[in-house]
Amino acid sequence: TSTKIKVEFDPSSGVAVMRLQSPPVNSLSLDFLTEFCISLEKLEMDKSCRGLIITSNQPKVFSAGLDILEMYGKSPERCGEFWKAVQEMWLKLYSSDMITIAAINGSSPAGGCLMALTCDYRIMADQPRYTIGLNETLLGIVAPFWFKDTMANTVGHRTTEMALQLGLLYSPSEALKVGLVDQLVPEDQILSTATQTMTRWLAIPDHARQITKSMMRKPTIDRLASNREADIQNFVNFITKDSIQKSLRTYLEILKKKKA
Ligand code: CO8
Repeated sequence: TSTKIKVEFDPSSGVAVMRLQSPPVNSLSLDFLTEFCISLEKLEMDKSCRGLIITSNQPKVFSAGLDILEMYGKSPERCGEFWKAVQEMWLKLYSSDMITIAAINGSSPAGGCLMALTCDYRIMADQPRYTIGLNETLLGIVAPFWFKDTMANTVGHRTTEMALQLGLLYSPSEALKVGLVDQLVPEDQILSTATQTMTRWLAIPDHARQITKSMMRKPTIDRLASNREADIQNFVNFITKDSIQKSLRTYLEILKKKKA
């Protein structure tokens, strides 16, 4: 059974709540991603499960994104294995037949933002200290094309172009303004709001909604699905470069220093 992800399924409503609980900050390690995909697959196969709410059990953070330690000082083979798991998470979530709602109860940089962006609807806690966005360039790395596509599909080309270059991390109110999230609520209302929102989506016949979702997302999904190997190679070549490893080390040092 999973330790990093807690799933509660309510058969009477057909809705599952997935709580990310990988201390301290729900970073997406290979182990985490593997557990995540297994949990998701189980729900996906259960036809009585129609909706999924994803939230965090860690304070102040939804997910810190990809585990930087999985990209630092690791062998090319291991990096490749890691990247395949990142791809898998995105492919599964973005193409899910379930109604997916992100209840973003904390900061959500980079891979955390990606995870939220794959959902059908995003509710964020109205806490000005939380931030969300694709901040890859701040680490000296580049958001892959499918991160970029997912963002552009949500907020449009111009907003994405600027946000990705600057590595913008938005406050909740800024995120709402550009459409990166759909709704802000006080943190203590985030799950009840997600449940209410889910009711509205559940009222739509599944087959019609699923075909519509697929129609909107399939071209984006196919672009990665038909190029997975090349995308892995590209990642491994990039991330194992000395200059990139140096950028990651600098960023890790900044993260540590910020604390002291
Ligand atoms: N990976 C690994 N460790 C992390 C990460 C992470 N993403 N984020 C935080 N940590 C560690 C910290 O170093 C710290 O460790 P320690 O306790 O040993 O000092 C611990 O987690 C707690 O972190 P904080 O003290 O910073 O916790 P706060 O609650 O103050 O802040 C934040 C939480 C806001 C999440 C903050 O930690 C933060 O900003 N983290 C960095 C987030 C980030 O920039 N992630 C980007 C990851 S890259 C990515 O997801 C996509 C990459 C695409 C690859 C493309 C290449 C081609």
